[in-house]
Amino acid sequence: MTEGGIREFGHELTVIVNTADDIRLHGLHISPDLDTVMYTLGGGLDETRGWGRTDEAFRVSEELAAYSAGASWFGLGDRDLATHLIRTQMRGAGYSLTDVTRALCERWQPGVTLLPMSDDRVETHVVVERDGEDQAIHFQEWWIRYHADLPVHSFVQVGATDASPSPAVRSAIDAADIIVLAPSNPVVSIGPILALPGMRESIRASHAPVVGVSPIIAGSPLRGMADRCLEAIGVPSTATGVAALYSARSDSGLLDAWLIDEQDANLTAEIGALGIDCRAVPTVMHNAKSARALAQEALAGVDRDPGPAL
Ligand code: FO1
Repeated sequence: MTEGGIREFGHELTVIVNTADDIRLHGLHISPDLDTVMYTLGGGLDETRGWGRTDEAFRVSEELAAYSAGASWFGLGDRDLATHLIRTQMRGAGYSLTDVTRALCERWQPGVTLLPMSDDRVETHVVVERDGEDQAIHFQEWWIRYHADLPVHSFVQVGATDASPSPAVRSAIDAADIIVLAPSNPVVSIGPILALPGMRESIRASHAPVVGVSPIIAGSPLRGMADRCLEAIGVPSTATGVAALYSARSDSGLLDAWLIDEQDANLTAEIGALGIDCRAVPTVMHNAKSARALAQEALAGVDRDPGPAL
């Protein structure tokens, strides 16, 4: 997409973002996935790290460590801190996470509508085996401190059973012309969104076709550790394995179409046998041009007029 974002092409894009990565630390409410999407689309992301702000320093983090304040493994950037302070302040004043995200986006102008999946607190905790017993640790600690190296007994979305998709999310799904499952981690990013009570039903009830993009190419994710997460829940780290996890809409699942990378073209038939329209296309988004081409494939992937070319 060019600087004008997708709106320039007559499309409105709403991005529903996972909030189960959120962590409360030093009294702050930190929302990694919301911030990473907001900074990325708003031009503030440190692209090398893949999270947090450009031109960042960690002086406050160093001071907290000097006080042995705990969780020194979590990189709290000085500039990033402002976002957490605003979010925590607004939440404390009674604003919903949806309201907070809207306010933060006033500054960042991401060019899309950014929605937390829910205004209710949901946190992914990882049950690991340590010292011969099962212990639950916050996802961020497993991911950052232990580099996802601790063997996983299970992932638990704490709070999920009492949470629900926000009204804004439900409206966006109802109004959608097409729903795309982005090539994010199927277990700890897309998974918590789909695990919200009523979310799968809301997507299935939508008139919009559902197109997914495989996050696994030739058995591996492009970045992150989706393969380890899939292994932990007994799902093969393949484009087929993830398609089966989301499963076909015709089989009480979600997918109408599944885009896999050209490297996995040999899987097209077996995925088609799941009742999912599968196409092998270039799915690696090296730059805006390849991202636009993939978006066009997703829009075209459901035999409908995709509207003006992106
Ligand atoms: N990832 C790391 O690998 N190390 C960090 O210290 C770290 C800090 C951090 C702070 C704010 C934030 O928004 C993201 C941060 N991340 C860090 C990335 C984060 O763990 C991931 O973005 C997701 O939560 C995993 O999907």
